Amino acid sequence: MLLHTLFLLVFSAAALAKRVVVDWDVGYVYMMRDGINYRRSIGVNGQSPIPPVYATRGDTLILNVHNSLNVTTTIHAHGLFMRGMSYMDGPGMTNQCGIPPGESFTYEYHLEQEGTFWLHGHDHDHNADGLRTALVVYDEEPPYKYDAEHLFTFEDWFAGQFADRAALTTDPTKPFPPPSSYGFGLINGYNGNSTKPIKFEPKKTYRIRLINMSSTLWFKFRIPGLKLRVIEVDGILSDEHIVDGVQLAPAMRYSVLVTAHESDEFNYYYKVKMYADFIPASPGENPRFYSGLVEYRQDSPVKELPDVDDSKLTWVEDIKMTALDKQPPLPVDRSLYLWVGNNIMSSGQHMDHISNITYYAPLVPSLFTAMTTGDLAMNPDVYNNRTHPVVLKHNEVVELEVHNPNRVPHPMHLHGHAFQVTEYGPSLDGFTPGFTFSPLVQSLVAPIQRDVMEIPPYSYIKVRFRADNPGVWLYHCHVNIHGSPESLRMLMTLVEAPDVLQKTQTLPKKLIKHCEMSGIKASGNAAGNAGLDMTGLPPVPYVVAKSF
Ligand SMILES: [Cu+2]
Repeated sequence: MLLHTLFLLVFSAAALAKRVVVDWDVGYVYMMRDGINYRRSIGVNGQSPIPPVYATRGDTLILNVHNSLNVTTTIHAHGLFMRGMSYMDGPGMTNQCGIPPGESFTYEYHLEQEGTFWLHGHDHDHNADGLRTALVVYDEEPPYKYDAEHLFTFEDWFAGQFADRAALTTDPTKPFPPPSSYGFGLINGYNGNSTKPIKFEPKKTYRIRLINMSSTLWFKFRIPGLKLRVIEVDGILSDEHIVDGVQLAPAMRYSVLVTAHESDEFNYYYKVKMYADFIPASPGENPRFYSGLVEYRQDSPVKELPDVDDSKLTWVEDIKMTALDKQPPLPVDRSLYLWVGNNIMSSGQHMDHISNITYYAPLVPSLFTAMTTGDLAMNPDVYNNRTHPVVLKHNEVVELEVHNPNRVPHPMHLHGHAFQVTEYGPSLDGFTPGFTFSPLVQSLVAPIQRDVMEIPPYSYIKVRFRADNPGVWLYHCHVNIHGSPESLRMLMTLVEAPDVLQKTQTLPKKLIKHCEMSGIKASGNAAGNAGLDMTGLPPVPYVVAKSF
């Protein structure tokens, strides 16, 4: 009887799963996204913004990408663990060689997680120029009940191309940092003040999904007069966490439940603020304010509620949240102490670093090195110090303790995992009076898991994860100007269980061909040689002095 039931369950789950096929011809699109500047952006099938992608847990998403740009490109499915398929993760020169111009590649995503994710470029910072959209993975039977959903994507949008901003930031003859540029805010793809109303019906409960797809700026969202119950953080379900508003660093996602007003006699506004605390305030530019209509009845008047200062409202605190699965903190096997900052280099440039190592890409994608160097793959030297490699043992529990002893917050993203957020505290080395820092706060029972950690100014964060996903995974700042291998280079490479990886995964032939087409070796150490011979790897700048 039990066997029979099991068979039925397995059979019915398999019957429901489907293949969702999406074709993307990635190319340049000239568009006025913000209603102000006409500029070149990167879109798909001649469209910018790119339409969101929807699927259901259990589905396989087939993303056929054709590259019509004049440089290589890749796609990363942000928040998906890519279990057993590290070669589908996307980062150029870590997990693959970029798809050459005129070539195609099919990404295959097995959707084993439900939640709010996004698809974005991970080569030449194409996400910052528009190659980004929501990926919503529904659950057939979500543990929370709601009547309908709304999706909000937030983006910062700058007048110029990202490459020009990066070039200015890394030009040793120019002052550092360069003068601030203030982008505009986009909501669901267009100027944040020209969005369509969201429809509410009295007393109904809505799930609102929020995604910050920005390259640089933070967003806040609230519906004055209504409480928001946070139930999802970066694709991980939580117990309800009740707040007035949600703030999102770049790359973060949340879902909130909100129960509508009792009657439809008034319509209301939702309020959005785009800001960066570390960029000088500039009236009308930083912060910028946006709003849109929460519409019950088209002919109802709008009731505007009095403005309340942000400091009087409650906002999301991930350290106070509990994961719905109630998993206790993992017992730590190995702790990695890291710190982030900025140095002056021998090239005359300012460069970001993680523990004094500034990332430079290898000549062979690090995953390809892990797959092709046999026993040597367990030796970090084979990836070269420039990639800041750390080799993790299969199934060990790793704690990252990351210090940020300066005034710029960094939203750090770990590929391939969600980590438990267990502690924040002060990191006051070099503290400048007048700034804030995190007090010591811990989560000791069932910490929330997520894939982006915001390290506040003059603070540290501790997170834990189990290295149960063999592959090569980047850890980097999601502010593009900080975390790009073509800008300030705040990245490191976690090489997870290469011994298991070699036995369980095979590089697709197409990816090897793409390397060869670009003149990149698809095997060997970071220099493309045997053993630890790094002949041919050009030298990288060294640290001259600490900057901040
Ligand atoms: Cu950063």
